[in-house]
Amino acid sequence: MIATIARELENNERFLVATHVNPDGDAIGSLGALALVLEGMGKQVVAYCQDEVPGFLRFLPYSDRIVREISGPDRFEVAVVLDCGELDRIGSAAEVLKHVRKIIHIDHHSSGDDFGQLNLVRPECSSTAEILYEIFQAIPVSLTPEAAENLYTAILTDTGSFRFANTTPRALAIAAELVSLGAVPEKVAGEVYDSMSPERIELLRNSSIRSGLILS
Ligand SMILES: [Mn+2]
Repeated sequence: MIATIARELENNERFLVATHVNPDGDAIGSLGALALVLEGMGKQVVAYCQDEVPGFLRFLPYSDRIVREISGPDRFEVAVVLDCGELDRIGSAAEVLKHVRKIIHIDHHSSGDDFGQLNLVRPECSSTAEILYEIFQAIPVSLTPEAAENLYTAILTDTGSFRFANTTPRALAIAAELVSLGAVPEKVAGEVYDSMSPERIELLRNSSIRSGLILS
């Protein structure tokens, strides 16, 4: 499936990439990384998230180019839906998205629907970003520092700063590779964690609940 999706990314030209409402670091980082990689391959890309990028993620390259509304499905050959267990979690664009000819669904949550024509759901992966990294290797593309920073931030936040049970050897190995490609841990940690706004605290709390760290 990884190779099949890699070929789809190579062989099409007009992409919609989308992620869930109330976006977290994996949602925005995965969206930005995929958009940057596709643009690097010369593709047309629209990156969509219904809700605003949270303040602590606005340092990420590409995050200021994410759109919050999309028009008709005919503009797109392929829609790639990231980190999203059900299509309706996309929000108001779900209706448009359903009519895109080909949907590729990439996620690491186990309870989701197989709503895509191609579904790559890998619960053993720390994050959607980890799955994208494998796809990028299969194309193959060399990642820019900007794409690496997006993926690194996604893995960092979805593993709760490498504290949760999903902090696998593989997640750490990919994070190390992303640092060698230009992601700067000190910078990312400063951006992500050195401001504790109410929205930030709520997001940390939610991601901890999802990961089973906090049970109430
Ligand atoms: Mn995730």
